[in-house]
Amino acid sequence: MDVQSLLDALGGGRPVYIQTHDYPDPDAIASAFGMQQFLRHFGVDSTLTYVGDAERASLATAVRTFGIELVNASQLSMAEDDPILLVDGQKLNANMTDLPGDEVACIDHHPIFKDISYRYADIRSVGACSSIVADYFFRAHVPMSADVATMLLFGLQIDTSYMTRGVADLDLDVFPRLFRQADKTCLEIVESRSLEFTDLQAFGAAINSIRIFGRTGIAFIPFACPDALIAQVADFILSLAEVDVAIIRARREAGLKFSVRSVDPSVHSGYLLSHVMPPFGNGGGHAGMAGGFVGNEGIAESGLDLKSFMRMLDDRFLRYIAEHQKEGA
Ligand SMILES: [Mn+2]
Repeated sequence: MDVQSLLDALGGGRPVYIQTHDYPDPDAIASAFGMQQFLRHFGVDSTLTYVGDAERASLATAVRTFGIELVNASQLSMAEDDPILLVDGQKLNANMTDLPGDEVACIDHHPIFKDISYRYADIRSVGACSSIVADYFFRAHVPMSADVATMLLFGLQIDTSYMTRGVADLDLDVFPRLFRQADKTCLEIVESRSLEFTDLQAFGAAINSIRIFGRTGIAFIPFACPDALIAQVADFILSLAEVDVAIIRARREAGLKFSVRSVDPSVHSGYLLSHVMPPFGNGGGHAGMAGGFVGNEGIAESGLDLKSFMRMLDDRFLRYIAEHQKEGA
């Protein structure tokens, strides 16, 4: 990380946009909120923006508690040369809508699937983007408010499933410092409200549809629900003692959304999805957690109805998993 290069890349003091991935989760919002305060220290004003919705109860509580100002991209009139700093995602990712402005900088913790040249890039393979943002404050000795510390800690804990998933040295280094500075009462409020009443329908659908093959659990949610909720359902299925790999498929208007979790070291969730999804759709992510999507065109191209299509993909998932488990054993 180099603060001066970042500031130069962003246009040397002009206002910037900080864009999270679509349907932002706690880590995405924490990273954007943190970078906003960080840049403000150097006299740079910023607007936090995103595509999709950020209305989930858990996030809404956090956004309200810390007074985070998020502007839906549909409300903005962005010019083509307006500088954008991307956080918690990368340009041309399926979940990063290409807004009119100029993506000059990127701070992220996801694997690189498409090589993009930014004026400034800081992409590290760590558990949470929040950890990278915390590192900026600590290394540059920029004062961090309790609100930012609490939000970054929240992001770090959610993305690493409470320090059990994809944890790297940096996550361990920043954790105690964030913890000491965070407001524990606010953190408790934000973390305890992770579900809404209507979310229970998604859990119910997953519980009713789950099938277990070896140590892989596959479930289906037949109605549209936000990515963050699908992720929570995937974590829930993974919490079963019988399951090492959880695969959730969720129907939405435009196609099928996939969320995968793995605690089996021989099964990398991101590789699994990037292997199984094409040519119908795409997917990728971390070893422990990943996401994918197949549009309706992809399903139609297969010549199969939805049910047969899902069964065909399930076979591909299970074959890939069996092969890798054999190699890993
Ligand atoms: Mn993240």
